[in-house]
Amino acid sequence: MTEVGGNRCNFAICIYKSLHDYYNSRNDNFQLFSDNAMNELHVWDRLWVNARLVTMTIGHGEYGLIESGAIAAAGDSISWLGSMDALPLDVRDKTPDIIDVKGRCITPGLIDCHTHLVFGGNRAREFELRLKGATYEELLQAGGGILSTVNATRQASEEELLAAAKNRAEALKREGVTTMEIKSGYGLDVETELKMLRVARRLGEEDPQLDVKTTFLGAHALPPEYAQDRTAYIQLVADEMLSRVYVENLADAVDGFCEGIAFSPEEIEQVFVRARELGMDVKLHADQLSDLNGAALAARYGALSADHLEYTSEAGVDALAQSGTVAVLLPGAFYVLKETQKPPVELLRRYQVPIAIATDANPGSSPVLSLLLMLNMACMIFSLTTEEALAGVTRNAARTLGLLDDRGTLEAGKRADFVIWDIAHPSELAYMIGANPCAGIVKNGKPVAR
Ligand code: DI6
Ligand code: FE
Repeated sequence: MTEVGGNRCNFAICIYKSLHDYYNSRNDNFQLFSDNAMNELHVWDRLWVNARLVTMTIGHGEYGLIESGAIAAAGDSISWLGSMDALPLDVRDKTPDIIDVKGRCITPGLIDCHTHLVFGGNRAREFELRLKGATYEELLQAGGGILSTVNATRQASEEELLAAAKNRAEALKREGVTTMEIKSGYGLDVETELKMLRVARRLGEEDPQLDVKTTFLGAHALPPEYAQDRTAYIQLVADEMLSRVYVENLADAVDGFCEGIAFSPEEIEQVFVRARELGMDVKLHADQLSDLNGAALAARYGALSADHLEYTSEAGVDALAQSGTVAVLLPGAFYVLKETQKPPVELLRRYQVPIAIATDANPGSSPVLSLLLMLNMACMIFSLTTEEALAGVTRNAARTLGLLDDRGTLEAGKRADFVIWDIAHPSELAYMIGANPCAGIVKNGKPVAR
């Protein structure tokens, strides 16, 4: 029988019992706690029973599943979990709030580890043009694509951007997302890049149900004012922009778009060198439309993740494995751009590179606000197993954000972020399209939705 984190709990029970025995053994006049008062002393704040616990821990069988389990929270942490048989009954009886989930599945809170959720306007009219045959690259080269979103984002106020991003975040949250990453990259000037990052930070700070990690993506596209001077733009990104972002503590990581239509590996390196000098984590949009050895570049700088990877070679996969960089696959962008070259999933498996899955939510290549749909597409299009897909939005997604010690699996001591699903087996999450079986969300130990 799998039992995770029993020790900490037993220790707590031990203390409780000895206090109880000690005070009750004393003469009445000295009895500090009555039995009533002792009953109010509880070890756990809340307990969910009769759950299928999809722990996603490694080495505990498929999905780390505990078929008939219970999970307890104290404060904002998981204080105990294990099989119902192993529930310490005296502690259970003193838990003020016990919730029977009636056989439903509980997974870690979902993590969308690659989004561009803050932006102005939308690109539905470009979608029409692409349906008529215009390519993504042609639109960008004609000043549209990313650059049309840059215009709209520069014009939008901070409040407008926040309201629009909140709306989009709601859609992701309804499907159990409790943590997400948000990139800048539609400002491409100092003020607008900072504005985007402030909005992303506020989104997390103002929402008790959501944690947001922010990423500075100044090297996303060349803005029109620098069309004749790429060198000067990269210098602006690596010097002034990055310094301001760092000093104002607006980003948790630094990203770049390494691509023929964006920046060369040498240009990205200038930004990475500076980021590493500042002690900031890096990640990279790598090998999405062509193989520029982006994966190897990301690995060389110890990147947390390399994202997209459709064109990554075996040498690139090997490099990711060596550096412990997570491969983030983005089936939404692959689908919307009607790509045909798939990421090297078999090689990623063979080299044991952890795989994460994300929406890449953005107005151009991935207008996607459903992480559950990405699970299905990761299985159907990229041939992941349902378990790999779920690990991609929990355990491995947490790793791309440097948060694996704190979340991404159900384990005692980790943050009590989890989702209760109206399903009997975790494979259902990737299997159904358009169903949202989310039946409850717990954030920091407290039920926050449904
Ligand atoms: N790759 C992407 O998929 C997004 N950015 C990037 O570097 C697309 C951004 C957009 O089209 O607006
Ligand atoms: Fe992206």
